[in-house]
Amino acid sequence: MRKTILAMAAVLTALVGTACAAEVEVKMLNRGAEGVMIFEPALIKVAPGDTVKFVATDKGHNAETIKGMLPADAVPFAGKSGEDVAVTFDKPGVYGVKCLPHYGMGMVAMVVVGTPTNLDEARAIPLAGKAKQVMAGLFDKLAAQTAAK
Ligand SMILES: [Cu+2]
Repeated sequence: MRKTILAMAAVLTALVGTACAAEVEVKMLNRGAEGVMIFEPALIKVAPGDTVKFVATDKGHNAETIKGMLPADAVPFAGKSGEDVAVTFDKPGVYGVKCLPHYGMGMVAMVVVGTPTNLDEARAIPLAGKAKQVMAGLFDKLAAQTAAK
């Protein structure tokens, strides 16, 4: 009996260990440190298995994948307007995220999960206007961080 309990304890410890993936919070804001209608932070780097929680700090925003701007084997997601959405990222790569109502105002973010396997493909996705400009800044920031290592 005691052996069984010890074995169960070991299994539980192992389970808790694997469930220890990080959760990162990203605020959806009308106004943040770097401007209006933004995700803060806009460049999010996580490990595979981590969760990013897009928090509806201000209402009227959502978070969803930009079409085609995600690893080939990853599943797109779309959060509802004004609601928090938690997304667990299992597949390594670059994910483009947008707020549908404010895409035109450049409300986009980038989630990099582990190794940015699809970096070139993600860069090749055509974006419009302010979103293109903001995303280009995020690619530059990512490149600068990678170069600094
Ligand atoms: Cu928005």
